[in-house]
Amino acid sequence: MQIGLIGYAKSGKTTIFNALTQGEAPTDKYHSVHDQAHIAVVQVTDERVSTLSRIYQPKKTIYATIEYHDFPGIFGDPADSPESNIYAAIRNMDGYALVLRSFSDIELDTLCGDADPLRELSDIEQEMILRDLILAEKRLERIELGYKRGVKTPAVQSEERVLHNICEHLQQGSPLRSMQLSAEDAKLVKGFAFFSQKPMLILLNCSEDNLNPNSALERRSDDNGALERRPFDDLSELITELSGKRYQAEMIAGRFEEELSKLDADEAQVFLEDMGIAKSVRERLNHLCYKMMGYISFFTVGADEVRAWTIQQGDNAVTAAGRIHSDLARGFIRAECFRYVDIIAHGSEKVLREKGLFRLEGKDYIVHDGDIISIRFNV
Ligand SMILES: Nc1nc2c(ncn2[C@@H]2O[C@H](COP(=O)(O)OP(=O)(O)O)[C@@H](O)[C@H]2O)c(=O)[nH]1
Ligand SMILES: [Mg+2]
Repeated sequence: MQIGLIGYAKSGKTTIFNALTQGEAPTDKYHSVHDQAHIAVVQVTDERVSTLSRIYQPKKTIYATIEYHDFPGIFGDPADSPESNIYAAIRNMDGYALVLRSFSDIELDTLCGDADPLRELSDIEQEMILRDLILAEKRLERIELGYKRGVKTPAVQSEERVLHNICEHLQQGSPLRSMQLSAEDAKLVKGFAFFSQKPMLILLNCSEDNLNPNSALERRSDDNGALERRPFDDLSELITELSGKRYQAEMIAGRFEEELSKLDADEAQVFLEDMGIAKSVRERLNHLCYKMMGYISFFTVGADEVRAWTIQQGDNAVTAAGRIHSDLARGFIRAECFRYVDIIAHGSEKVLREKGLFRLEGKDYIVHDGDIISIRFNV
């Protein structure tokens, strides 16, 4: 899974990237510090994989990974050419984490104006919508041209119909994410990889005060004890507003997390608990990305290897088999299958067989999160 950290320059993308990867990519208030994306592969820690590894004692244990791409701030910059490599790279992502500056900083406020997360969000959405619209309209023009030359197949006509609907939706200023497409129609336009169609998580990059209710309250009352309202005290209100618009939004104290990522795990844990944050930024983001993408994990186990695999919720056993190797999908016979919770409860595959918890499933079986699978195949 490839996730792009996108957003305005200085919103804190690289800071969050550093926190995620324990990296030290430069962040600078005054200069554009990179014109290429930083890329890092992050392991998805999953207790279930560690536990299975203890049970099976394999030679290798392989966790799932997410590839994070930290892009330069591009959306909203009129100087960018639509054909630039960066846009092509952003188009290749499976989903986005959009970082919005939600902290005050005297220098940045002077340089870029006061932080205004809702405006940044709206600008970026509009930019995506506009680019998608241009792409769809261009294709429609070519289809029209083809018709004039006598190229009119049913496939092209279906594509034309879907693209017309898409343009109509975009013209109303709505992202394609909010458009219901049948699976068939979605397939017809998948190749366009529209920006506004990709899943997008919103990260409100804020001060750590926002995460710590006590410190926020302390600062809020002035000398006379009166409440002093600051611009970003109430990010939770903003989150509620965003979720009303069907965005998933999360607060993240980017710079605080970046500093924590430099400490060793135990030390960092103390700070996290202090702030009422349950898990490391890496674990939280990984989890949110799985949720956003609708991905689940299944496992393969054995003496050689215990491994986590990622598929889309609703995928069947053949798709799961194909994730392991295309031969397994091609020659698929049956999936031998049991559940993670059952092996934990009963201790061994032998007991699972006795209890009838070891199943043989066919091609159409819908794989569940936590299934442990072995494919029988013949090629
Ligand atoms: N006060 C404050 N500053 C931050 C925070 N996150 C990032 N910054 C600062 O904002 C500037 C730009 O951050 P950077 O990560 O390079 O932004 P990018 O352009 O989106 O990659 C840097 O000087 C960071 O130290 C934050 O949560 N609080
Ligand atoms: Mg950056």
